Amino acid sequence: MKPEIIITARGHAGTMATLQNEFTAHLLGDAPDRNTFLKQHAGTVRGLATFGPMAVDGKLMDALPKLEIISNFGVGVDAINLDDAKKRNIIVTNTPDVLNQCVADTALALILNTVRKFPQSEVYLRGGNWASRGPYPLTTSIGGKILGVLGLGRIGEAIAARAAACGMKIRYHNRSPKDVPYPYDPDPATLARNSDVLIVVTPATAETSRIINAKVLDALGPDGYLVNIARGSVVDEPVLLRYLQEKKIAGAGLDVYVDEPRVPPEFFTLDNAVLFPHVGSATVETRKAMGDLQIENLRLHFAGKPVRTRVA
Ligand code: 8YV
Repeated sequence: MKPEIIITARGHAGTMATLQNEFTAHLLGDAPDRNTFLKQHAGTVRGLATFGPMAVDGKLMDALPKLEIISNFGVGVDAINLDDAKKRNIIVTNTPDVLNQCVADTALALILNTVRKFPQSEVYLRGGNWASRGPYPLTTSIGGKILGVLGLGRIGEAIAARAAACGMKIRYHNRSPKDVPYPYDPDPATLARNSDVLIVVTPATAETSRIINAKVLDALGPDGYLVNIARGSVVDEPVLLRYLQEKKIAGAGLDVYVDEPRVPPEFFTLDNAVLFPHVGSATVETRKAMGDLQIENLRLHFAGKPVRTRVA
């Protein structure tokens, strides 16, 4: 008998196909009535394969009393209530490490595009302005500038290595200092004050909710740039929008937003914002690796073996 699982939403096609082949899989995202669906499978489902932002909390866990494991597609598990899982002895896994380099590439692209305004310069060219109005205005170099990394974890370190290779100086803030060759700042505002570009790479938790607020943006100042590659919830988005409109910071590069895929349209007309549609890990190779790890965690668990990447 194949173990029974629920897939929360339609995700990476290759991974979906393997999940539906290796397990008896039921797709919650397509269920016309959620409660009827959960009642139907309550007695038999032992695993949850989670994709995207759908909340996974104690209420859902209690609706599946046989649930043993929640295997997330993604390193960020902010949609899953880890405390509720712990209380119910439900294992939670994610997909770290396989996406570090890919997300770090995206972060470097956002830093370069935000500071050098490459997307804006391309729009300028495509609009026929180069011939009619002359060269695109000069921007500023990233070499020699200070990159402040808020959340120097595995992805943060990959970003720091890339930025250092581009001649940037690195500083960071974490909950506690770590053994790295970069100066440590005691809080986000101090890091912002000491940085030209502040990049956010923290998990989204209650502690990091709106950690980028007016105080931090004031410290970053009118010549400073913000880049967010973490989650929309770590930035006070309405405040950021206002600071960009009032040019109280020099610019921002965003890959994540509070209410994805809905992005406040006010951002669209800003000349000092670069907007990516959450493509941090969006390559064929990386998404396959993430799916393979999500599946491997389920396989190992149902084989009675320790999972590869446990979060809780
Ligand atoms: C995922 C991400 O693509 O890993 C994460 O936490 O944000 C992305 O890599 C996203 O979670 C898709 O579900």
